[in-house]
Amino acid sequence: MASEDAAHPFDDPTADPAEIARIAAEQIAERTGVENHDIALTLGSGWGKAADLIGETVAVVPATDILGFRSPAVPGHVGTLRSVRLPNGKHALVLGARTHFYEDHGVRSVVHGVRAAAASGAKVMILTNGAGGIKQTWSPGTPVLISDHINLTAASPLEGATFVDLTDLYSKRLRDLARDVDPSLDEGVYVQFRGPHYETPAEVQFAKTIGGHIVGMSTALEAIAARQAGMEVLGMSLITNLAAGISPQPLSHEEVIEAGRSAEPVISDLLARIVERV
Ligand code: 8IG
Repeated sequence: MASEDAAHPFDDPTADPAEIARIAAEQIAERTGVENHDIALTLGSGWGKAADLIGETVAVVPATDILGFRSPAVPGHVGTLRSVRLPNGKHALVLGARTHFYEDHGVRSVVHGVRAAAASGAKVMILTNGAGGIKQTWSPGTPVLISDHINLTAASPLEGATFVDLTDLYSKRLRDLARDVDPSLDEGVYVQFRGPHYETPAEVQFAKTIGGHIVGMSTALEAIAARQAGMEVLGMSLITNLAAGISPQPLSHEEVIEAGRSAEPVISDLLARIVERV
C-alpha cells in the first residue's frame, strides 16, 4: 500500500490537535537540532526561493517524517521543513508543505503546520501565497500585504466554544515594517474561497462588493490558527493573475505558475529583507 494511504493522526476524530502539534514540535527540535524557532514562514506559490535567501540552512527534514504533516498535493510545493539561521542569530522554521482546505483532509490538517510552528516556539507567523488580484492596478507579479481577511470557507480551525479576537489579525507592526523595507507595497483584504476551482466573474464581483481585494484558497484559516496560538501574523500575497473577469483574458494555471516563477527572485529578496527585521 502506498505511504499516502497510511493512517494519519487526524483521521482519528478523538485525537487532540494541540497534543499532535506538541509531539511534532519535539520531533522538529530533534531532527533539526534547533530547540526553539523564533519565526515561522509558509512559502506559497512564487515565494519558495526566499528559503535560500533568508539565512543559512541548518537542516532540511521531509515533512512527512514529522507527525501530522502530509505530502503536498500541489506540484511546485516542496514537502520539506527547513530550519534556517538568520543573520541576526534567530532561527526560522520554513514550512514547505501546505495542506489546502480543498484537499478535504479537514481543517486540523490545514493548520497543523502553524500549530507545530507555534509549539516550536515561533512568535511570528509569516504566511505567503499566490493569489488573484481584484484591484486593476496590480499586474501579475505584484506582491501585496494582507491587511485583513474574509473567510468564505464556512469552516474554522477553532473547535467548540473557542472565541478568539481577530481585530488586527494581520499585525500593523509587521505591515509597517514591511513597508519600511518597500514603501511601494500596497495592501488589501484577502478573501478565502474553498477552491480548487477559480472564481466565476460573478463571484469575483461579489468578493469586491463585500470589501475584498485579493482572492485565494489558503491563508485565512491558517491566520486564525496562528492568532489562536498567540502568534503575530504577517500575510503577503503574490498577485499571479487578475481575478476572473477583472481582465478580459481567462485564467490559466500555466500563466499563474509562470508569473510566480518570474516574480520569485524579486519577492523572495523582499521577504528576506523583511524577515531580517522581524
Ligand atoms: I495563484 O484567482 C491563484 N490562487 N481563489 N483565485 C483564487 N485563488 C487563486 C487565484 C485566483 N490565483
